Amino acid sequence: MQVLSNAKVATMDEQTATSHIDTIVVDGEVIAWAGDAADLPAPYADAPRRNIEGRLVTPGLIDCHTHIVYGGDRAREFAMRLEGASYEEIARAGGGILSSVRNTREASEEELLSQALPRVDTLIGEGVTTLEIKSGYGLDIASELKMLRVARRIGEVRPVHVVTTWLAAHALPPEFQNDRAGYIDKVVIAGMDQGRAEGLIDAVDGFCEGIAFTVDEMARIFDHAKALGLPVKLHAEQLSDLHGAAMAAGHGALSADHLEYLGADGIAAMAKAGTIAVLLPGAFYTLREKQQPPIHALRDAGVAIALATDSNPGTSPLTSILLTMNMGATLFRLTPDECLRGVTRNGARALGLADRGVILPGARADLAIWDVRHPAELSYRIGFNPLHARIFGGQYV
Ligand code: DI6
Ligand code: FE
Repeated sequence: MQVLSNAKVATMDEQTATSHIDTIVVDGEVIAWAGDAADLPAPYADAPRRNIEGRLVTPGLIDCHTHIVYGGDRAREFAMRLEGASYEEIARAGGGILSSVRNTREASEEELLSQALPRVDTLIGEGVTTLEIKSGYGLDIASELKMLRVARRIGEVRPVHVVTTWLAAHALPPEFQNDRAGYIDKVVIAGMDQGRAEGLIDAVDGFCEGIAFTVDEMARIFDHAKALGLPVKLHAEQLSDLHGAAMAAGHGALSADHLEYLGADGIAAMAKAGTIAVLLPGAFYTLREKQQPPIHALRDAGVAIALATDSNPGTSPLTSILLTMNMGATLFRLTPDECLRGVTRNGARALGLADRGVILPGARADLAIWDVRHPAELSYRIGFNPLHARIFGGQYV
């Protein structure tokens, strides 16, 4: 047990946000108590203390949307886009996701792990304690499951909690170009059964877009996920409005992600279902997208907003959760409090995790200690990491 004293605590909880909280009691892997030192319960009076010296303490940060496991890179396509090719043109010419598929299929588990760890370490170095990792660059059962095994190993070899997502419905592989239904049956659904049986899948996702899967195809995949008891989420309305978010919310989705082209039907359905809006400014920035997500309408409808890196080799080669927060503010005009809530409490909700993202009794003792005096500094600075220390499961790491 340890008493963290003389801290400036941002609980990220609505009820306690304005309370004076300068003391946190950590007992094992959980938070036992948080409040004003003057109110410290007697049983904790003699526990070992650590003076936080007035630093800001937040919940450990949560990156709720990444494709951080993949083979190779897409720097050449980056150059092609700078010479005028569009993301969709490159994808339709067999590049884009399929380029990463070739590299990922060829790579061993060890190679994928060694390529992903430097990216994961960068996020951990910025205070991330929970990380979502998707499949989606294998597009055959063996390769998709290989990706999720690597994701699980990342959580074993690093002090970070990994949540995995089945994203076989990311793109149609070359061998199924003329057999969409066959791919969905023989790979997306059959592989979901196998991955679920092996304990490799925590949620199911899909790319609902003109260059990927239709709303009806995703609805069928989600029906199967629900039959397996798996929660769902969706890449929706990124490049056009196919009304994917409305379908996902109708399936009780944890989140709908991207949302640049989200319309009133999707917003209403998300508000009704409690589906989290996960905004991905790294992809918006990289693609130089002009269409902004409907931030004001989401706020007015009471849809909770999360932020994530969408770390992937094509549209968001980004491994900074702090820069993601700055982009959320600068590009999407989110307030600093919305940005911090987006990578703590709302990031946890986008993953269906109720035991983290806030500093409250019973929550996981995942904390980030910052050399700043005000939370706004975390989304204000560009390319500066003020992390002082990270506590994961009650341990300084
Ligand atoms: N939308 C995206 O921006 C990423 N996946 C998706 O569904 C792109 C992934 C890539 O280009 O490799
Ligand atoms: Fe993504």
